[in-house]
Amino acid sequence: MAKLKLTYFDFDGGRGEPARLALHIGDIAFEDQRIVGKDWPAFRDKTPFLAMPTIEVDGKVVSQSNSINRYVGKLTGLYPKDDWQALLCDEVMDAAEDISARIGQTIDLPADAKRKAREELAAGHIARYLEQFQARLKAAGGEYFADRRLTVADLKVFMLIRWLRSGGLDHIPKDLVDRVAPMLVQHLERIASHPKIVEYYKHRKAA
Ligand SMILES: N[C@@H](CCC(=O)N[C@@H](CS)C(=O)NCC(=O)O)C(=O)O
Repeated sequence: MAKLKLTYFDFDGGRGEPARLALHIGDIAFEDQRIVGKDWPAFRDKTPFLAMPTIEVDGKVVSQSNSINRYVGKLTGLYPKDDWQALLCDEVMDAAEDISARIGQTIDLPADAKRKAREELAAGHIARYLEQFQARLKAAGGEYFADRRLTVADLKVFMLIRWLRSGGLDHIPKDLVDRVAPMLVQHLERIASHPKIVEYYKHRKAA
């Protein structure tokens, strides 16, 4: 087995968290390197594309969250072997990434511009994507996004929905998901109650 080091910011969420969860669920040992905010400017230039997460595999560093998710998904059995199911899994992960990127572009805007951009996003792209995620979930059987079982797509959407409902995003109503796509709330609860995920966060809280 390759020696793995996953590097991301020091919080339990975001683009790096699905891979952390997948590796934990699959019982695959890895170094969980967490970069604190003050160290980021100096560390940034050490990453291939000036961003995290990255994964180091036997000393070689690779980036891009969904590429990492696919890789660890294959290592842990959380990525479909069937090409069609893999396509469904990828579509959902990349769509979730679209929304994270659009929200990311608003973070450093001045207050008024941020409000306008976020309100437009909430009513526009985010609402539309939530409806489509729900439709995809329904079409895939209602419980998981692909392969009728847990895959990295579920972990990616889990993180996004938890973020949208957290109340931590100014001008994006925290009940938006519940109103627009209630099945995604049930999905979040399903994933959050996976025994390995419960165990993971219990351990993180105690750490
Ligand atoms: N396309 C990249 C985007 C990575 C990205 O933007 N990461 C953010 C953290 S979630 C980051 O490193 N931000 C710090 C910065 O850009 O200075 C991916 O999916 O991994």
